[in-house]
Amino acid sequence: MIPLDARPFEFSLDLPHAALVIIDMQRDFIEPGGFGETLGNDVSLLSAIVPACQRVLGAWRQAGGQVVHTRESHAPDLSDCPPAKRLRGKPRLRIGDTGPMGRILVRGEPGNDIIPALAPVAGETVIDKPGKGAFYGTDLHARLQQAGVTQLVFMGVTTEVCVQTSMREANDRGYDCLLLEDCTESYFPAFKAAAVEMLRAQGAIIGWTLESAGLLARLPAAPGC
Ligand code: TIU
Repeated sequence: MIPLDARPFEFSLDLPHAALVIIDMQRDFIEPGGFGETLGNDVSLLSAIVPACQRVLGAWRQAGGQVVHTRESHAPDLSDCPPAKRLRGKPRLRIGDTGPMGRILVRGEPGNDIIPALAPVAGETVIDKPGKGAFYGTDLHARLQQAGVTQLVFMGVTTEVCVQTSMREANDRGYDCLLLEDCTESYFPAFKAAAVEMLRAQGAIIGWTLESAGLLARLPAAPGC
C-alpha cells in the first residue's frame, strides 16, 4: 500500500489493484472545431492540464500500473445516440454533423481521437462510451473486475460532466476513487471547484482528491519496486 496525502484524508493506493482512468482527452473537447466548441464553450482552458496528465501517465506506466482511456463517441449511424442528446439545445453543429475535424463525436473521425500527447499504447484499455459516464453502455465494469481492479485514479475532462458522472458510477459499483485535481478541467472554473469540493465532502462521499505531485512523489520507478 502506498499512503497518499489526499483530501479529505489519506488514500491507501493499492497499485496492483488500481487503474488510471483518463476521461475523454479527445480533440472533440480540447481543440477548436469539435463538440465542446459547438456547444459554445471556450476550449482553450482545457489544454492547460495536458502536461500534468502526461507526467502522471508516464510515471504510472513506469510503475507498471493499469491504464484505461475513454472516448465519448457514437456509432456512425448514431444508433447509440438518443435523440434527446442529439437534439438538445442549439449547438452550431449537432452530433453527427460534419465539422473541420470530421463528424462531431462520431467514432473513427479525426476529432474523436484522443490527443496525441496522451495516446494509448499497446496493452491499455480504450472504452468508447455513448454517455457521460464511463460505465453506462460499456463493458468497463466487467473488464475492471476481470483485471482485479478495486481502485480508480481519475484524470480528464470535463470535471463536472464526464469525470464526475464516471466517478459517481464507479463509487456506486464499489470502487475507491481518487481524482487528480490539476489533471482535470472544466470550461467553467467555478464548476470544477464546486465538483472537486462536493466529491470529497461528507467524508469522501464519492471519493478522494489530490494534486498530482502527491502521487508522483510516491509512485515506484519501476514495476515491483
Ligand atoms: N460538455 C461538457 O462539459 N462535457 C461533455 O459533454 N463531455 C465530457 O465531459 N467528456
